[in-house]
Amino acid sequence: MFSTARGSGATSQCDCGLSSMPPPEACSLAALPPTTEDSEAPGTLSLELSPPKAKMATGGILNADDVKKALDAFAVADSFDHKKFFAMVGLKAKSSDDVKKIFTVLDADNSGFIEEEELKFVLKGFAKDGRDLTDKETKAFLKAADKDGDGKIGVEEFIALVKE
Ligand SMILES: [Ca+2]
Ligand SMILES: [Ca+2]
Repeated sequence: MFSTARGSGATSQCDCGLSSMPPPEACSLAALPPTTEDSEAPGTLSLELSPPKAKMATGGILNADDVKKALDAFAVADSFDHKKFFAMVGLKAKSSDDVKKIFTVLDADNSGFIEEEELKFVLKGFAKDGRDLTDKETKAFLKAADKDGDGKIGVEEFIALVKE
C-alpha cells in the first residue's frame, strides 16, 4: 500500500492521515526535503573561510608549520640552538632580503639592532606562543652573533649568523 502512496506523491506529500498505522515521525522524515541540510552548509563554510586572526609576525616569509616544528624541537629550556633553529624554520635558505625582513620584525623598537632584551623574546617574533629564551641561551646567542662585540646584533651580523 506504500508503493501506491509513493506513486501518487505528487498530489499528496504525506499520507499519514489516511492510514493510522505508521508513526508520524516516519512520515515527516520521508517528507524532509534534502535541501534543508544543503542550505545550512554554506553558513558553516563561511565560518571556516574567515581569515586567521593571529597573523604571524614572520608570516609570508616563513612556513607556519616549520616554525611550529622548530619551536617544539626547542621547547625545553636551555635546548635552543640557533643554527638548527634557523635551518628548521627555513630562514637559512631565504634570501638576504627576507632575512633582513625577519631582522626588522625582531628589532621591536626599530633601533637598527637586536639588543639582548629583544633577543630574549626572539622566539615570540616567530610565533606568538614562542617561549622566552633563558639568560644562558640569550647570552650564547648574542655571543655567537655579536662579531664586533658592541653587545647587540646588527643586521649584517644577523644575516651572517643565519647563513653561517
Ligand atoms: Ca632593537
Ligand atoms: Ca654587534
